[in-house]
Amino acid sequence: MVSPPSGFDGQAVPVSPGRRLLRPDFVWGVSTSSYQIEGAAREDGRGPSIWDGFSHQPGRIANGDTGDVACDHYHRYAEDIALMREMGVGAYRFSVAWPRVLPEGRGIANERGIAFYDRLVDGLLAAGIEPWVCLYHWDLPQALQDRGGWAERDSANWFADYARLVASRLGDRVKRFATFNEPGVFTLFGYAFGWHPPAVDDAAQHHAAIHHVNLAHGAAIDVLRAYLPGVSLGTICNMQPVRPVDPTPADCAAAALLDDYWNRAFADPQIRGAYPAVLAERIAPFVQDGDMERIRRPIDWLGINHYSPIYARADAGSRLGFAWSDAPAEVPRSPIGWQIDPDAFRNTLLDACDRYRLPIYVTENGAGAEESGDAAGAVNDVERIDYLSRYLDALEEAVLLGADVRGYFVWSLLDNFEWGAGYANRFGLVRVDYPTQRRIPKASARWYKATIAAQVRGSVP
Ligand code: IFM
Repeated sequence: MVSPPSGFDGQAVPVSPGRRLLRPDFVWGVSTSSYQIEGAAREDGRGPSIWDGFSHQPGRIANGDTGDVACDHYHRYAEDIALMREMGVGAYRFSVAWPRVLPEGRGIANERGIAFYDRLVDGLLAAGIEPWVCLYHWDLPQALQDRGGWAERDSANWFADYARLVASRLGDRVKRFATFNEPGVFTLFGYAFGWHPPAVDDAAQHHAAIHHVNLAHGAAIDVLRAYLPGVSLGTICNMQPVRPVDPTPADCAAAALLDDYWNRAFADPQIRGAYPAVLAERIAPFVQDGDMERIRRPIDWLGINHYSPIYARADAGSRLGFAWSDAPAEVPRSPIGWQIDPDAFRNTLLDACDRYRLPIYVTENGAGAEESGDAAGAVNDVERIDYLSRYLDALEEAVLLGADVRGYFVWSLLDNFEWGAGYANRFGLVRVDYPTQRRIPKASARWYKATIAAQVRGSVP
């Protein structure tokens, strides 16, 4: 029996949740991902993922952190569901760890791993929280990387088989599925910048991986449609305006190229049926007859993950023709250096509605900080509340201007393993005290609860 979460009652709500009413069925949620929170990396038959090996390589992750234990959500999921219920969220987006349900990536399913997701889904439904399942949030089984990973064309078939397994086991209860989370990030960071596994910088592998992830998306959509008629299917893309660090022609050209790789390489072929021109040339060697039709399968919604604008600069030495750049020092920035620009969020939503003509769910938005708690572990995260509040205002403006936005998920429910930054960057509404695994709702959790409650009651002027 899980005790009720503490930290919500008897606390002042930090700011007034006085915002206008969005559509009555607007989805209010929180997001997480498997490797970032589950832990239990070697338990109950889970196989290794590419992130297990990578995080254990010296120098890859800040402070030598790994996802071995993370938030121990594998064992504490019931407590985490209780936190969500207390917060009043209507939906929880999580990802299935492919190597937990198929330790070798293909072949024999791991029943103990599947049983974890059964328990999680049942617990969510019992708490009145809709499960939104994302099939891939970056933790590819190592066994499949050993066969070539996403650079291997057969990866589309591996992914379709994995999607079939998840559909057959969870599809009786889960009604929302997404294929990939932020393919623009894991392909660029993994195949060009060396920040993520497989940490290669190879043009052929990079462009092949982009195309094969798109093929895998289309193949999985076909499988999910065939097995689960009536479920609601989407894709989740990072979408953030790309700006030149200086307004020189060279930096502007660099920004346009990064825009293709970051914002368009997946949504364009998946929804509009074509790669942007420069990418189409670079990817052409990997495209076979019929591929573009295989990729462009009808989907029901587009998930957008947005945090801030990003920056590019020219780099003649880069095979891609651009380099990543930090946001200029003079722009308003979050504690971890990401630009704060709610107008960019509003415009991103409007542009995406216009370009892709699909209902939109904001599947991630949030603010990172290197914060610590007070003596009792409490965190008065006024900067995060200010960020979220201003970004929700921008979302509302987009809706008033005609954008079809139907939901919003905060990243993240919990502080968690923030990839290369390890546990130093915290994005949670709920603080995790890692040595004890104690969960401590931050002021922003109370703010989000009040915001949702006001919306659901319809009591906002
Ligand atoms: O933690 C990540 C998440 O895995 C993908 N989107 C951005 C988040 C914050 O960096």
